[in-house]
Amino acid sequence: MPLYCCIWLEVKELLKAMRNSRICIPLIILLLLVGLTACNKHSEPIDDQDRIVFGFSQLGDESEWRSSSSADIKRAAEAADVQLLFENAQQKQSNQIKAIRSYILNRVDVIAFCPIVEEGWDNVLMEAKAANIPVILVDRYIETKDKDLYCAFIGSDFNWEGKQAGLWMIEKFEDVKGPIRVAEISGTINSSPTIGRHEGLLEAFGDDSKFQIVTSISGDFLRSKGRECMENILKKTPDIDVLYAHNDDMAMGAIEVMEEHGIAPGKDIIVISVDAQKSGLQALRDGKINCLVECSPYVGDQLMDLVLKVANNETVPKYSYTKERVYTETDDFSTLPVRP
Ligand code: GZL
Repeated sequence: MPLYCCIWLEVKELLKAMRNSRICIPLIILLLLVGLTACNKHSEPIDDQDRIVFGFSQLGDESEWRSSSSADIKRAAEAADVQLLFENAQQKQSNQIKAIRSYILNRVDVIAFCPIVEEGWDNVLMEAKAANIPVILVDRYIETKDKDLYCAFIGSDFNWEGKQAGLWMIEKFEDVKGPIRVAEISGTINSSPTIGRHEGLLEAFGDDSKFQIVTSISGDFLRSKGRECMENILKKTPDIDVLYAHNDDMAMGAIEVMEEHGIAPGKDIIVISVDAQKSGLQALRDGKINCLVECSPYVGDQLMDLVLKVANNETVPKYSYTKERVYTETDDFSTLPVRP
């Protein structure tokens, strides 16, 4: 609301209050001060009325990938001179909803968040819409009937990632009769990367019954749970041929357990992972991971471009995807990316 109309509203209130002699002058002054503050484009803690204020809810700090994502967004916000309000939800959807509500109260210019799961966002996004604050989805998708609740998405195609893992397995085992027993350690249940990476794998396998997913357990993208899952797999479904982990952290946890049991990862059990962060790339170089599907967290600059355009009411593409590739055991390792 423009400042001049706020002042007029306050003056009107003031005149009304002065007509009512019972209200003392200090209260009238307080009314005026509160009103003027409330008219600011933003309330606290905005430090500069001219910079774009961007509220970002990060889902947690569960993996290398997430840490890289947060660092890149902070870097890009600074580079773009955008004032970033950043909240880490510690992997709780309720904390993300609280953060989004706080951004609405702060009347930020743009809100973005990485939805930890696909469901349960409509109410808070309707509140953002009612407050006329545009929302960008980062990294993960949401399930909603009203796709106008967000103005843009930027992130990966998880189905593509799962498909690449499946296609590589088909090529790797093309001379093997089968059945090929595959164990899957998946990510956070009901999150879009978990859904896409599983569905993409099945699509690649198609009707080929040679590949059998003998077990699929969620490791919640955590290294510690990747360990627990691998212990469970070795107990309940031994003699697997392939481990397909939905991220490097869980793959590394599983690899530790394999080695503790005298199993050679990448040889006795073929290992496929997703992300291609520092630990995954090193395991590929060490022959402990055979195929690494990249999922890039480095969307900071593209995100800031979206934020600035959306804040200035410019049209933006509804969906923007990161460029990704597949690294394998047959690559020239000197060409592999170096991660910070
Ligand atoms: C994928 C991202 C996933 C990563 C995990 O875009 O949401 O969450 O693959 C991270 O490492 O925890």
